Amino acid sequence: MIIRLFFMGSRSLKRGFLKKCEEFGIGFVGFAPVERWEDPPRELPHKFSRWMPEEFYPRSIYPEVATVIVIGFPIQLPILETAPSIYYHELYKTVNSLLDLRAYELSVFLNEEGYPSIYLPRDGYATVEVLLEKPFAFFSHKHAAYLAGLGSFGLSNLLLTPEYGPRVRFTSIFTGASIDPDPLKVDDLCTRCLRCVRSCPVGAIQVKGEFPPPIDKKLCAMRSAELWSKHKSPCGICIKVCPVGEDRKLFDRMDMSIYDGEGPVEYRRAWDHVRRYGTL
Ligand code: B12
Ligand code: SF4
Ligand code: SF4
Repeated sequence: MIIRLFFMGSRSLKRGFLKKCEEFGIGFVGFAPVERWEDPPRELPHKFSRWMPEEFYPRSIYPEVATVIVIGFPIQLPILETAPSIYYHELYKTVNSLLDLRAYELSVFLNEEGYPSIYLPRDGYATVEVLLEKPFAFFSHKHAAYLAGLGSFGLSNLLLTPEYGPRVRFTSIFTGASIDPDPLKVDDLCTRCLRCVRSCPVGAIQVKGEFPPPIDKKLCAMRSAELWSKHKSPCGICIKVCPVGEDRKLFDRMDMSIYDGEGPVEYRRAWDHVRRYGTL
């Protein structure tokens, strides 16, 4: 392996990195300077009621980091609609593997360009049982995606993107290179429709004035554990029912009543069919 001893400038490094992402078919890429964790936005697109403790900042995890690069892959809505099912379970695993693999490869690409860089796993916990004891991972990708300009938070406590709403999974790369940052998204994408709140089967999303509302991680993790024991985790209902995202137009899913037991019977037949097979 050759590690270059001359460095590309910030602009050409960004161009080279984006080209690599294009080759890998990565649709979501954002660049956030680490200072944004230390001085989180107070106004746009909304003020956070609570920010994370300093030990979760990039520099606390890798002191050499100058830029956090976030990548993301979409979740295809018609597959998510079958959840809980083996189909969504498999899609979740596929996207997770891709995120880990691509982030690792991209960090090696940066190393070969002469910049110390490391990838992060897309999740960072061993099992759902561990989460019941210790509900946090060591780094938050949705906050990283927010600070890298990829979207805004919703009442579901998830990051909403203009393209796929909350139906995007993310991971991050820490690099020592200082790369031109992307601007934050200034639009507040959440419509406050409360669909995520009302549809949660265990009432884990509690809107009590804080933004984003702190969800009851234990209730949500317990549902995930139950579905896991039947091989059909994760739950994902809150991301299924969110009306935000251009993907709704692509898949012709603008009519939200299809999730209220109305709409074409073909959909319900298809979802029931998939749910009947491959899991307990
Ligand atoms: C643990 C975890 C869970 C747990 C707990 C849920 C939760 N909301 O944290 C369970 C299993 C229940 C879960 C469920 C889901 N998850 Co999840 N989950 C994670 C994971 C692995 C870590 C989150 C974390 O701990 N971050 C670190 C802490 C610091 O962040 P935080 O909890 O948000 O902290 C805030 C507050 O708690 C506050 N705070 C206030 N006081 C204190 C005190 C302390 C000590 C701390 C630490 C923080 C804190 O500070 C922070 C700023 O507001 C991330 C992957 C990752 N590593 O980022 C995915 C992730 C958040 N999950 C994701 C998804 C999609 C889901 C599900 C939809 C399931 C699914 N895949 O279908 C549901 C949605 C639930 C929901 N509405 O939030 C995506 C979100 C993508 C997006 N577009 O936003 C992520 C980013 C995975 C990924 N790689 O893409 N998840
Ligand atoms: S993943 Fe399911 S249980 Fe968890 S908050 Fe979303 S709808 Fe509720
Ligand atoms: S479902 Fe509605 S309230 Fe929930 S995050 Fe999406 S737009 Fe916001």
